[in-house]
Amino acid sequence: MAEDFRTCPVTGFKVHLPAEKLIKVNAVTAVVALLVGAIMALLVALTRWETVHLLRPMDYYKFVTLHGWNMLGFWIIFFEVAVLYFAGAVMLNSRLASPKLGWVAYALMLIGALGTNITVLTNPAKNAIMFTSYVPLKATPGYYLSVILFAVGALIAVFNFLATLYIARKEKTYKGSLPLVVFGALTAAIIAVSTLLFGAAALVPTLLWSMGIAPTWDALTYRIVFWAFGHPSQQINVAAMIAIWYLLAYLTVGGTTISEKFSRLAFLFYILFINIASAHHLLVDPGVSSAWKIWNTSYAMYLAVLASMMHAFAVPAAIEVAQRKKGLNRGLFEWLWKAPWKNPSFSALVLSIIVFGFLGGISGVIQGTEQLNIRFHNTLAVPGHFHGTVAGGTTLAFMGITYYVLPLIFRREIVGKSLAVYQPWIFGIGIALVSIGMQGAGLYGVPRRHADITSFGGSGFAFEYDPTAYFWLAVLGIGGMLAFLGALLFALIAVATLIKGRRL
Ligand SMILES: [Cu+2]
Repeated sequence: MAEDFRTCPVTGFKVHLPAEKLIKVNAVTAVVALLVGAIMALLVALTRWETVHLLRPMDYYKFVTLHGWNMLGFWIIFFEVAVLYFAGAVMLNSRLASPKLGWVAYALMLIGALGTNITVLTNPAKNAIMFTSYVPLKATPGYYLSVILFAVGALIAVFNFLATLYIARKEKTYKGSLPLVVFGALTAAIIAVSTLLFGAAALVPTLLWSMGIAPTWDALTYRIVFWAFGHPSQQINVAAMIAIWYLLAYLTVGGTTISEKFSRLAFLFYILFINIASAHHLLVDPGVSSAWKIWNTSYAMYLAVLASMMHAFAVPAAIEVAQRKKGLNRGLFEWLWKAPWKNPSFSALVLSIIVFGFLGGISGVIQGTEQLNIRFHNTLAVPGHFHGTVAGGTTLAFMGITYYVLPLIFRREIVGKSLAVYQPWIFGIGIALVSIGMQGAGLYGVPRRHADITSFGGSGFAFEYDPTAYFWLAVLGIGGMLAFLGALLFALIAVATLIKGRRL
């Protein structure tokens, strides 16, 4: 129906209004989850900073668990659903396959997200689990049910996106092959389907076990199945982030990849090889052989790394070529110095690439190698790695695209533009310090996830660290405060824009 569409005066896209509504509600929910996760992050970081040591152990473990869910789960996935609807419907000038199913998916995800937060906060001590919910630790059934509801909702949203691609093709709403950004979103969607099915395989039996219906899980088998869900779930985020890198390169400087084939091949590599990388989670497990571990993490892993390296060349190249076409040819780097640094989307893109590649990527390759892994296993260096990749890289990219979503989809002029210029820097530098502080402390043997790293709750295993470890923990604490400030500023700008921004 033609009356269900408007034409965007800036991009020329035909925007399906029911899709637009769903994009808005998913994006707003994502930002709320980011804010909740950021508050928990601050409490956790100030506990790990030994000088402050804020929370009591039980609260600390609950907040670590929920910080993980709200950031890696709810902030990123609600936002991704918005991205999928944007890529599938808006970018292809198509209608969304089923707005009704879109709302069902949203309701399930919302109930799941709320349920997860409530059950973890109210779980009695004997039912306390961490983000990985390794058996034989057993949460209350409500916890597993909440997580499953969220995942089912996300799966429905993904199928809605896939059906939208089918409709767009059948109704010929776009010319030629799928645009690269939509292709990247499709990559994320394909990985999401297999990931969510493995999630069901891990958590449905665990739910039945916690209800007393099914027998105990074998702990080793659970870990293998869980990581077929846990690792690729982060690869969905990476694929979505890179699709947004390409979109931001286009929106900020008009850059397009210099080789469609090269960029598409890199996305294909993700789909093919990403599950291999899950092996790095099993490197100290006795259930799989050393030969399997070495083959997967010292050889096969690089096929997935290669894909990220390809994108990491293609996106800056797209920016450089577009800038040079504008005549910015003096010296090697005039194209970079004269880039639109005042545009927060551009600085967010550049920071996302740097934090993801240099802090997240390099540490991931080092830590994920079988022979080196034992040096880092279960130390703070591990979260140091993923605070570079998905926490730093993905969040910065999503923040960057939000500065376009606000005027284009919400049709509001951004409030506090002069503050927005600094926002990605505050968050980016903060999260970089978090990552560096964690990696530094990890090198000195500081364990991850512990509320009390010196006396271990008076357990008789007291330990003296090299004093340098405490310096790195302070870096983590200060970085955490800065990153929190950046996230808070982002949420405030977004909310103020929604309420007070001039209508466009
Ligand atoms: Cu992993």
